[in-house]
Amino acid sequence: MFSPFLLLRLTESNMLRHTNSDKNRKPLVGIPASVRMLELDMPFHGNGEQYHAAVTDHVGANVFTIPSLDDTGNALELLDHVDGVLLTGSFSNIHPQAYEGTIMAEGQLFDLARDRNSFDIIRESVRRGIPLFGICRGLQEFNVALGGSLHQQLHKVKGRFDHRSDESLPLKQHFLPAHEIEIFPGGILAELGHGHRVMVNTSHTQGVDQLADGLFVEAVSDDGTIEAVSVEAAPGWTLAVQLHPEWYIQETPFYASLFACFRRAVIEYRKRVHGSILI
Ligand SMILES: [Mn+2]
Repeated sequence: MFSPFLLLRLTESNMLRHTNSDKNRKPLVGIPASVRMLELDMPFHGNGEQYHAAVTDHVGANVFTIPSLDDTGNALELLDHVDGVLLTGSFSNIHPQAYEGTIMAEGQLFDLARDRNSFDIIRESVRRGIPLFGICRGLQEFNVALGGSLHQQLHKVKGRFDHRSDESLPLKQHFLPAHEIEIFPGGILAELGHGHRVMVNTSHTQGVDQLADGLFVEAVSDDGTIEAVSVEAAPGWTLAVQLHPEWYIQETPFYASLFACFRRAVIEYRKRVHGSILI
C-alpha cells in the first residue's frame, strides 16, 4: 500500500509531467461545430474533414470541435484553451433573422445553433485577440456577427456573377479556379506577395450586402462581391475569405499562404498567451 508521502510525491511528479507536456504541446485550433440531424434524427456536432486536415497539415495544430450548445458560455470558456479559431464553410445558410431579413428562398438549410455559437465566438475572439480565420460561411458570419447583412441569392442580384459551383459535378470539381479577385493595398492579403489579381475557386450562394462597421475589405471579385475582409481595429489577427482555400492547398501557392499566415498568428499567440512552444 502507498504511504501518503509516496502518494504525494507521485502526484507531484504527475503534475510536473503534465505541466511540461502542456507547455510543449502543439497549438490548438478550435472549430465551432455545424449541427446536423443524423442517426435517428439526433443532432450531431462537427465539420468536414477537409478543414481538419488543412489545420493539421498546414497550421501544425491540433483541432477540437467547439460544440454549438444552447448556452454559448460553455464555448466561450473553451476559448481559454485555444490558440486560434477557424470558422468553416457549410451547406447551411445563416438565418436571415440575424440581420432582420426575411427568408428569400424556400428549401434553405439553416443551423441556428451554429449561428448563435459562431457569432458569440467571433465577438469574443476579436475582443481577446485570438487569431480568427473564416472560410465561406465564416466570412458571412464575421459580417453578420459585427452588424452587417447578406444577399441570400447573389445570382439574382443585378450585375453579380453566379458564384455557385456546379452541383452536378463531382465534389472535387466544385473547388477548381473560377474567377479572379482584386486585392486592395494595405491589408493582410496584399502583404502575401501574390500581386493584386489572383484566381480563386467559388462555391457560395450568399454574399455580403451591407458591410459591418469596422470591417476592412481585403479583396473583391470583378462584380463587386466582397471576397475577403479583416477586422480593422482588432487587437489580434483576423481574416475571412469567401473562397475555399482548404482545397488544393499544395497546388495553389495563394491558398498555402493564407494558412501559413494563420499559422504564424497562431504560433505567436501560443507563445505570448500560453507560454513557450516546441514545434
Ligand atoms: Mn466568389
